[in-house]
Amino acid sequence: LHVAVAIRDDDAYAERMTTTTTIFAVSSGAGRAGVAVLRVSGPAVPEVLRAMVSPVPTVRQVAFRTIRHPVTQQPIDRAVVFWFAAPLSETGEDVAEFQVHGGPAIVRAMLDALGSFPDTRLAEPGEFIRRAFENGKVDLAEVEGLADLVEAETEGQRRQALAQAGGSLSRLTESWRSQLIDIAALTEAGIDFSDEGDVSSTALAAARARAIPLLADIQAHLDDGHRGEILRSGFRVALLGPPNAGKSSLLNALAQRDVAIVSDEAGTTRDVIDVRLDLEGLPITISDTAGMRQTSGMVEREGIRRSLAAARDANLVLWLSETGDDLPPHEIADRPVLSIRTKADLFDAVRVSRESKVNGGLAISSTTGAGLDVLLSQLAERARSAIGVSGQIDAPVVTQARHRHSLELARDALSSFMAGNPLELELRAEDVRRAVYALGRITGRVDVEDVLGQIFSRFCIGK
Ligand SMILES: Nc1nc2c(ncn2[C@@H]2O[C@H](COP(=O)(O)OP(=O)(O)OP(=O)(O)O)[C@@H](O)[C@H]2O)c(=O)[nH]1
Ligand SMILES: [Mg+2]
Repeated sequence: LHVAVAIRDDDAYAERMTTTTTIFAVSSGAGRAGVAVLRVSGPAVPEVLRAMVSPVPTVRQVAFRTIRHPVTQQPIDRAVVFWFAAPLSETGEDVAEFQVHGGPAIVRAMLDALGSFPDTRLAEPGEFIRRAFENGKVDLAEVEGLADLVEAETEGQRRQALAQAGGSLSRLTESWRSQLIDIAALTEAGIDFSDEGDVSSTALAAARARAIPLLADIQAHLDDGHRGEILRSGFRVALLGPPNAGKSSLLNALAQRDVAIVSDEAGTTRDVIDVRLDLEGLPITISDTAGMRQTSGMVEREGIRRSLAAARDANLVLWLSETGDDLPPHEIADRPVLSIRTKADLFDAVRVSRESKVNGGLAISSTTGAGLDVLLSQLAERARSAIGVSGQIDAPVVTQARHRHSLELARDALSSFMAGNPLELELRAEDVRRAVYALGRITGRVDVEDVLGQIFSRFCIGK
């Protein structure tokens, strides 16, 4: 009892903390720009508006006003001002937004003005969206979708993130969760009537009948070939091959800039170098690696170890070799490999065309650019089939390991509910509760304190 009381006091304290401080930040990007957006959220917003603009704008209406410093009353700028009154705002609190001209001196003066109130302070990264989450405006899956949306680099990523930010994953998990709650109710009913054996076993049978399609649906989403996760983090391609095969030259040619050092000295590259490309809307990460060979050099051996690690993480390995005689190392035997012959410009034309027919491999030249278009279209093809984007295909909902992990826990709990001893009804009810809890973690309905910091810190200050 003592502990419970202490926890409640802590909660009340945390509540007071969030509702008494008013936060502000520049929400637009850094540097000189046409417009800079400053946002303020918290109970001091009406006071801030009264002190800085006159007359105070009507709630939810665009106003154009002279903005004044609250202490000196000197004008700072003439600008657009909004006021969204609680709870109808993005954070659920009173929110003001100033769209001032984007010069650094104006932004500095605005920050100084907003910081001059007794209960205002600069926001932490992601603090606006965190308040929105705490006020029930968005759930955790939507927050993650928003973070992905801000970071989206390609069309495919943007579409997937927009769907998640709009609640696609949340709606699905909530529908699963409500089915589970029905299953839990039936199971609990079985417990209540456990002295009447018939009623109790009928209730469990009914609950299990409902769990069958649910389990299949969850499993189907787990069996999506990791499409959502690959789209989110990028299709990974590792360039592997013997030293001097031309791996770094190919990386530079694909990136169209000088990313990696190229030299005729074998063993030039030591670290793994990543370049991100946008191939037909799909994100591709190409990793240049150290050449594979037997060596006694400590640094080079570490480089080779990293090459193999990158290859094992990759969705596709491009095995580059000048002669076509070298074979990929056994460590990556289970990875999908595309073999490529490099420096085609050094071969005589007849031999190349004959040999490429013989082994079906692709020949390229980073120097002349020959074969690169074919290589790029093959990469796009592989990425498309891994990600499964064909326009109308129903979008995968699992976009990161956190979701997958929770879904696996829910599936395992449901499997145990299906297979466990039907006479141990309390244990079966506990299985369902575990599944409900696991799904609740995806949207943050249940305690997820352990992941909150990590998720919100992905945002910049001002979001
Ligand atoms: N003629 C010709 N030379 C090339 C081509 N690609 C690379 N080279 C040359 O081959 C040598 C090695 O190229 P790199 O790209 O550094 O080879 P690497 O595979 O990265 O080598 P390591 O980093 O040492 O493993 C350099 O002298 C390049 O100029 C090509 O397509 N044609
Ligand atoms: Mg290299």
